[in-house]
Amino acid sequence: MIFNTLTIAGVDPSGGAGILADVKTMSALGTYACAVVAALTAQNTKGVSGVQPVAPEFVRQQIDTLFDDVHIDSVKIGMLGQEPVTRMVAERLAYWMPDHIVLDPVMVAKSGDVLLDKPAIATLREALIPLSTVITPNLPEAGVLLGEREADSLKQMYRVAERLRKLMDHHRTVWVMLKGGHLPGNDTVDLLTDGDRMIELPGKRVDTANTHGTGCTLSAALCALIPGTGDVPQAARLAKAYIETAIARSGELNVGHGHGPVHHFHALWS
Ligand code: PXL
Repeated sequence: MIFNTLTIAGVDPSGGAGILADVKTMSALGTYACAVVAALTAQNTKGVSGVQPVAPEFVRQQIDTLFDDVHIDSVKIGMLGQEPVTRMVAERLAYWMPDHIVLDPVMVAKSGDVLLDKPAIATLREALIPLSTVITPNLPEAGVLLGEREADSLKQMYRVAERLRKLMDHHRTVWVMLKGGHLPGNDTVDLLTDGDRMIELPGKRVDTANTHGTGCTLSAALCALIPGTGDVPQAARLAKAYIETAIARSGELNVGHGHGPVHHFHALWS
């Protein structure tokens, strides 16, 4: 059984982040990847030089035309850019209601460029998070979603994960995967909670500059692995193993002079 996955996100022409990274990840992990373009960027591995919105009405047309024909098993949401697009995506996903929605609340690029406007944050919290089955914020994004200071310890991360989970109290089985990579130290911990269980997912920090698109890649991997495993904690462990190897083997690629991409096809290319 080959599952169909969909990314709704922005385009990074350098292919390290956004839709291109998602499609590579979803393909590398054995799913058939579809993509709806929600925003355009001009960028390379050094930074974003421009952002161009896509008309919300055309985002609607892409989503409706696709879902009208193709059964989508799992959706990942990344960069949406502006509030009207965010609202439209929430409205159309509420209509089509795919089984799994992984929301990566992308706000700022590694280079510091803004990828989501301020009015979209409330819409994300009120319209899109309640539809999602997993959200994957990093610590700065979690702080913005909660309107709080960024967590700076594992103890605070536990509280933040619990508070984020409370934003998701509705009929779905929903998980928060809070990424702890912004805390200092060589060992990193992500937290995964569904309100009952709180699972620590440990990781090792890899010393490399090739970190462009790691968040995109992780959430796309999660999206691809959930239908097959049927289990979010198991999918999260596998997704972390995938991104860790992709980062560790990024040195095999030779792309640009800034923060390079990770090696999405490490298991296929020898
Ligand atoms: O990693 C966040 C991100 C998401 N989506 C797009 C991006 C970036 C970062 O640069 O360009 C399109």
